[in-house]
Amino acid sequence: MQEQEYHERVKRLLADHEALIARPNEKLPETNGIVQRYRHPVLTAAHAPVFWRYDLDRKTNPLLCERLGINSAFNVGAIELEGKICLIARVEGADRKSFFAVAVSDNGIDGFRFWDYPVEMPPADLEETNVYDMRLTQHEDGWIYGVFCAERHDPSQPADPSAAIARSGIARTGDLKTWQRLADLKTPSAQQRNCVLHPEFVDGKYAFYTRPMADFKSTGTGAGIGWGLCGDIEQAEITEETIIDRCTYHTITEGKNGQGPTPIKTDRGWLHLAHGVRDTAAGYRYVLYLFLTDLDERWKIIAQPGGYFLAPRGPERVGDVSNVVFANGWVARDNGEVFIYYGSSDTRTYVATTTVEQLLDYVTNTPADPLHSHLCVAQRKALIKKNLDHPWWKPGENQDVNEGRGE
Ligand code: M1P
Repeated sequence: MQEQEYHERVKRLLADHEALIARPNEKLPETNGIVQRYRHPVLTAAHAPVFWRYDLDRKTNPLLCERLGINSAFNVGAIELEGKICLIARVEGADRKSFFAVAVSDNGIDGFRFWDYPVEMPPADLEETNVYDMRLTQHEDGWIYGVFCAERHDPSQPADPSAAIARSGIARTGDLKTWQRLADLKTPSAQQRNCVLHPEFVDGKYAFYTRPMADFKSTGTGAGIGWGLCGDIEQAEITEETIIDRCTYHTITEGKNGQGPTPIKTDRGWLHLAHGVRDTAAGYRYVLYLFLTDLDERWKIIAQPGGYFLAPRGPERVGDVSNVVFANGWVARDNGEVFIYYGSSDTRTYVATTTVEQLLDYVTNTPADPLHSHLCVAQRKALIKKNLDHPWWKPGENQDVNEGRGE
């Protein structure tokens, strides 16, 4: 390739990347009143800087081949720092290994740009193979903690290359740049993913939401979101783990579930975002749900709507692991706005916006799952009757509304 052409191609790569970052996001026209979706993902593999992927030296890369491809950018932890929204993404290379990288935006909706270098997370030891899905917690002890999945091959099964052990890694930082790795979380369970540090001390201890697992993929019997306390965050160990949100037959959590980001404190309780999984003939389907726990007894669920508030839709449905939405990051701003960042099909990241007021209204006024079809019909009939008894529906009145009525 001639020098001129080489430079043109490099310029084009850089310009396309800049155009992607500068692309304004826009609200989708419809909303369910709970959250507002946006048209474009906020982070994709293409948001990774060109200089992460290409060797841009014509001497060593005369054909301008991509050298270190990026596959995906999803399942982000999130935090607001100095008025900017910072995401710590699970970035996956073409080699399938994930690593963490910080992307920052002024408004949380678009303009996310990765810092020049990914995060250097010290490994727990040399056997650690893959790290992902960080939950960020601004703890009252003054540190920002990152709790994430740290995965390795299971040494007890040398003949099976897919046998894995998932542990919960813990690290802390003051600026998202320099990270101090602490000992992995110990719990009574063989494996752990989806562990989340609570932002406050509870009885003078550090408190975690956990997700005990029998093996790498399945949560096993007695599964659900757990809760436990530990005295020393540098050698964190939970000896007693209580299930607070158990997986239930024929609900959105039948297969498994997991706490999303750290809960948001409100005057009515702690708002929780979680994912629920069911198995289907087409594979797992991951959806997002919400619940509220007591302000003091942070493990006690005091409100839980039936079903999900956000499920994979449209282009979100397709990706490396299709039919998945997964959230491990949200930001509650001082003005009451909430940005929910959700991974779509293990490939890219979207945002949905809402407010604490909307979420509390949804969580406290949406009926719980009655668990049986006949009770669901009774629940729905009560809603229908309430609506049809409303003066809006009286014949001859409010013609525009009545035109929308069926038989
Ligand atoms: O592939 C879907 C998700 O699977 C795992 O979630 P869970 O631990 O609940 O099964 C994680 O690997 C997650 O990153 C991924 O999005």
